[in-house]
Amino acid sequence: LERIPHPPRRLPLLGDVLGVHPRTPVQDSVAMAARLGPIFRRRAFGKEFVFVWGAGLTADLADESRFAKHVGVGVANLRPVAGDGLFTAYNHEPNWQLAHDVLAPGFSREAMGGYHPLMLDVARQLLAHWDEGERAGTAVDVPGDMTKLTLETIARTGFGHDFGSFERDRPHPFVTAMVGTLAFAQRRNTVPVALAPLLLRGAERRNAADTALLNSTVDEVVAARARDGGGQGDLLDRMLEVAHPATGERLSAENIRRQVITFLVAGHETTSGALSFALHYLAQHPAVLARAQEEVDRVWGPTGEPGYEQVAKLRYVRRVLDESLRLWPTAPGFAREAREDTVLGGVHPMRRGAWALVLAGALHRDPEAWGEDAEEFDPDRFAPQAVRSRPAHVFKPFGTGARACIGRQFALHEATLVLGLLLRRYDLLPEPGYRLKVAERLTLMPQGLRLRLNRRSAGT
Ligand code: MNH
Repeated sequence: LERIPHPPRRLPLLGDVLGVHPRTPVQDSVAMAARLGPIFRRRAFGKEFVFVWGAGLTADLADESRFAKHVGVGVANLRPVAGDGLFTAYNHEPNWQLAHDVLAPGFSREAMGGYHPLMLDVARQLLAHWDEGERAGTAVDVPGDMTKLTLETIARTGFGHDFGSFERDRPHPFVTAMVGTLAFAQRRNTVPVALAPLLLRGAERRNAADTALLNSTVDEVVAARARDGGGQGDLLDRMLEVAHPATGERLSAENIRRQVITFLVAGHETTSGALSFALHYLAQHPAVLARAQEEVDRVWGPTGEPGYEQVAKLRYVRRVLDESLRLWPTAPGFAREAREDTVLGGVHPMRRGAWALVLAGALHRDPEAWGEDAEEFDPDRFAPQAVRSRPAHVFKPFGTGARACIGRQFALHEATLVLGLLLRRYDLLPEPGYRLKVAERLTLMPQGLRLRLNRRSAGT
């Protein structure tokens, strides 16, 4: 440990206070990474974190035979809300394998094809809402509207539930409560353990109320399914009805509650951020916007609804998304722990259970992997030839290994579909003087991003 660099100034209680702001721990760490090298330590507020972002060390941590997911930092703070749901389950908890095996077929190609018409319905609601903004000549609230879209999408495709987000002026109370629990989970990392009871008393109370609201919302969704009967073949049906193919075991009622919260939260917040960053970059890069619009017009044609198979054909739009997730991985990192005593990268000894955080935002800007222009937005980095010429494990927005994102294809399909529809219909214009500012609440989100729209004559 002593060999791992850390920032110069250390104070007994607060740790490395220089360059630390409670609201931007991820961006501060990424800035620190460039100065401190591919592995570094930060002591903040009574806890020590080891960060890894070098391509070689990250590839080593991706070795599933020696390392596994570590449930710690932000993820562990969500345990009171998400319990042993898929995202927050410890590797040794039997409910992880059970739920993974029961729910994985809910993300097959076939299942995705079934979600496609519902995704289109929700996207049409967004278009209707943006048409109003376009006609009125007002700028649209990008993160706000993307969050409405992605919440409705996971709620309807997964659970047959409609939050009515587009009919509301203010976010649904479920969203407010969810944002509250995420922000609280992040804040708990930035408060010294000894002072937590004092500093967080009010916040603890609010968090308990938020958690209760999440629970009661979910219980109502499950009760509605019990009243109306299943047959949708969606995620909720799988949770309630499908037994494990080998053991015949089923998910318990309490575990289903945890899974529904997990999917409603994990299934929308990060996708909303990814869409928002992509729209920001499209508006800032007229040549990229024009090329993406040309692709949609050519591949989909100027009118008509895109079918399921037509979405993956938007190769350039997909590169725009990948490039946005490279610069701003909306799930900014993931933690890995040693399965047994081992030596990371042949240099750093790790005891069994010792862990490190992979800092995706820094990994994705490593000049050695991405070139000297790594800070620039350039979707052509994801052209097949360019991808082939890069080492493995340098692009990790969805984590790694057995505990990588189960919703990856879902998110990419949804986001590509929505971007295609928006690009076919509108020109995107930035608000003069907007400078990207990124808000952190475990996930990353552009703050205050608004865009002006012009209906294109060509597209519908
Ligand atoms: Mn998702 C795990 C990023 C969309 C459901 N997700 C992860 C992890 C990352 C991640 C990173 C691994 C975290 C870790 O190792 O601790 N997820 C994303 C991003 C997007 C995303 C960047 C969108 C863009 N995720 C989605 C969607 C769903 C979803 C959509 C559901 C429909 N994610 C999950 C679940 C897990 C997960 C569930 C936990 C999987 C497991 O551990 O078995």
